[in-house]
Amino acid sequence: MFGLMDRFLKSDPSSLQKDILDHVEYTVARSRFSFDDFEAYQALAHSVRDRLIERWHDTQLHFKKKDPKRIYFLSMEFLMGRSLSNSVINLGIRDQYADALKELGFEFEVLAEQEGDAALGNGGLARLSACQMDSLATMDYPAWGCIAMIFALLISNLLRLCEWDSSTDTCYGLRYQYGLFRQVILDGYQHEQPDYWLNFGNPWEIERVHVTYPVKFYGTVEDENFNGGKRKVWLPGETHKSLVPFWQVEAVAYDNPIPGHGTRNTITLRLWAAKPSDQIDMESYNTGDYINAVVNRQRAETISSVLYPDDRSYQGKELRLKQQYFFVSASLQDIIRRFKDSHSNFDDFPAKVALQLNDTHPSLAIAEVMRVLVDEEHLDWNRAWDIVCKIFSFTSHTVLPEALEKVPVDLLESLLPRHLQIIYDINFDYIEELKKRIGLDYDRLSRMSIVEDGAIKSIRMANLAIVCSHTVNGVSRVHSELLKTRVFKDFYELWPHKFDYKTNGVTQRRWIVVSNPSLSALISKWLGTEAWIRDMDLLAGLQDQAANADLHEEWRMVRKVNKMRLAEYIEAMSGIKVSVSAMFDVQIKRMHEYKRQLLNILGIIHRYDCIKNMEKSDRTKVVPRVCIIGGKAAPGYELAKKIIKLCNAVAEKINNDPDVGDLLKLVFIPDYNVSVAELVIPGADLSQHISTAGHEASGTGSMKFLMNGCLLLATEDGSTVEIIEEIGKDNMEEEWIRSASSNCFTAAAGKFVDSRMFLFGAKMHEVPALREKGPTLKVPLQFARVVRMVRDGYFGFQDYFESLCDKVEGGNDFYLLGHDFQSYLEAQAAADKAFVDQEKWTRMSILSTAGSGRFSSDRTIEEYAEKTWGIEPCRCPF
Ligand code: 26Q
Repeated sequence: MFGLMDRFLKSDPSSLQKDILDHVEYTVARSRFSFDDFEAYQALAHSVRDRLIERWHDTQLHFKKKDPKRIYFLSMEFLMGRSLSNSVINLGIRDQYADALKELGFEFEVLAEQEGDAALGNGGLARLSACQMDSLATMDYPAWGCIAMIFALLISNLLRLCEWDSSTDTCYGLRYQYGLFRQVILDGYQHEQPDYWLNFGNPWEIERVHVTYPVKFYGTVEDENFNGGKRKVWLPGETHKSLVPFWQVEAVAYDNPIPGHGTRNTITLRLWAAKPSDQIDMESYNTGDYINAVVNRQRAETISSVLYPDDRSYQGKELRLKQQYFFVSASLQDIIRRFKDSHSNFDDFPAKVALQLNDTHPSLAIAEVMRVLVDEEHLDWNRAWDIVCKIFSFTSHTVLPEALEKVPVDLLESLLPRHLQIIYDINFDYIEELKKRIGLDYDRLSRMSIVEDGAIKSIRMANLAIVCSHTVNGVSRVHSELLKTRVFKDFYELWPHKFDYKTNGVTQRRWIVVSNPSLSALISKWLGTEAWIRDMDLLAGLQDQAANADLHEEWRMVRKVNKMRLAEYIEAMSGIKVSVSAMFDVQIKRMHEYKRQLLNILGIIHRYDCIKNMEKSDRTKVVPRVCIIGGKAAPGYELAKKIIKLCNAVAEKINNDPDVGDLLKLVFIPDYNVSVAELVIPGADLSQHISTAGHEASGTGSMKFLMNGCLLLATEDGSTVEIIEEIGKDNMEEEWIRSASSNCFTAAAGKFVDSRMFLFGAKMHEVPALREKGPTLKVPLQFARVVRMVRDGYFGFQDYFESLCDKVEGGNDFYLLGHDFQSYLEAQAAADKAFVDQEKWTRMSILSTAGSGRFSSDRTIEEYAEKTWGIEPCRCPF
């Protein structure tokens, strides 16, 4: 037997070089004397993967030995982006790889660009899951269950058993074959194209062909004699209502190792793919229709084939519900089987297992745990219920009551009849209990019921999640207040102790170290340590240096180079040349009315109008701007698609107007995704987070910009409220604003005492009253003017934009664009004024980075671990 240490792969440049060449020859099957960039990327990725697997096995062994309580994070969406750079940085061997590649004639950066994004999610929630996984791994939280000894893996007759054990995880998701659609802009309109991301293979996943679980649907529930009484049994069917044969489906595991930074701990993201069961349905074959039987088998795969875009019109769709149950069922079989391997009963289940529901999407897990414990493990209902109440926690990611998930009872009854019964039973007990607590207040009882009666009888998934979870988390302080006082008010009054919040955070590993390596090096140099990569609070140390002229010079240089990189990208993508001395003003996020990209565009039209109407001699006073907007609209969201078209129509006009030149450019970046964000964020001077107050649950983009030294122009919404507290007031800057000349861009900007951020707009508590005033609200003349320009066809497409204009005028302005317009322009004017003074701007930029420590997902995860999940770090020895 060889010693454990002997098996570690070496990571000096020449060993890495040999490894890469071996993979070129044996994995990619190319000649080691001739391979292109993509083949080099593939070989490189496999070489990194080998090193990940080593650490991954060690982590499993260690967790197996220690057997700590584990957190299982259930999320239908993960937006991982690329893995290569993040992996080598977390493993601490990026430079060694870069050196090894150089000698082979390749550049690391160029190869990293070969990788496509893993976009198995829509937006904020999905990227948050990815950031939180990075933090879980980095902070050594137990992500793994047990593993059989790796040596046993060599023994073939044990293979199946060992692989069951070896694939223990924290984070579960779905391996969609098609990720979030690709956005293509044609004539300024969004078109969606499928994202078949697995086309060129995926070196970061390990297919676990032996880790499969059957997932069943349909059928009936029967009474069965049991211990002298009756009990329910679910007899799943293989036939759909329409009698089309529906093949039994299996979930097969694909494991993605997720390395921590500065630790050996490497956790797993286990994604499930659907495949037809190996079980042969003799009846179908015997009918003689062999071809149809085989074709039908493939239908099983459709379950995990496509990610649903975040769009309410997809609620209540059978395939979406199937995906949810498929995901939940496979994950729970995996979790329960692992638990049972080392426990003979369920007494210790809550002491060993915490289940986190990432929004309501996986909340069928509640009914599934009850079903397994009661129907399959034969636990008494009350005991099972007691376990359920101890293991689930739920995080909500929305503030919009209309976005809460509802599942039509008819649909559930046909697809999962036993689960429906269980939900009814939970609801019955709960309502009886509720009556005792609140009396016969039928209005309230009906609002709080899990079952909604109405034209379409439905299950309210949020109510189910709240009733059965021990903790209901919001994603920022104000979000939590909204949950308590509006969205889930009745529940808060009943169970105040359940409600809490963990302000979101993002991982500095990806959002500074990977995406902005030069800023990262600069920070380490000036702090004299790299420790901030694992402890973001250390960034506060930059505050003392915020006025240091040498730091300023280096800081500005780093930012300039990032802007040059972004300018090159813009030119390559759109042909538009932009000047790096202009202010780069960015709004990148999903397109939504409440996020108010339209406010931004109307502000740009105003700026354009001002420039056009200015004396030529005055134009020298204008602060040049490059306005950058990017984001996808859900395919069925017509209004959001019109906003994209308007942006492109306005861009066409402005960018081709010789009167404007470099003073104003507008760029729509197509197909915004994680990789694009990594490029854009480090190059931004100003970023916009301008949702109508009370609508953004948290917002995490702002945190990424902040860390990278970008100033924020924002409303007091979501996590911005907490960013304001951290960045603090800087009254010394007051004089900027006071002295703001009163030209077309600047109005009474005296409010901007808080000029580390440019804040504007109605406050959350003002919004309801403003909405009530509706049509009587006075809107500024400038607002009416810019809307008129759009209405009158100044940018073309008059008919097409009409409904967009209707949405913000004549008392229809639900998101208060008109009301906020004046103060928005004032905030923009203050930003212009501030940008002119580059020394002050640089100081503010440094202070933004210095104040961003609290917005690391490490802090968020630590709070979850301590307050919600009750887990402790379990560090694998080096
Ligand atoms: C629902 C039904 C059918 C199909 C899709 C969906 C669906 C999918 C994704 C509904 C919602 C989502 C995603 C929501 C989301 O990303 N919310 C954002 O979460 C972030 C992380 O907490 C917050 O920062 C944002 O404020 C919040 O909008």
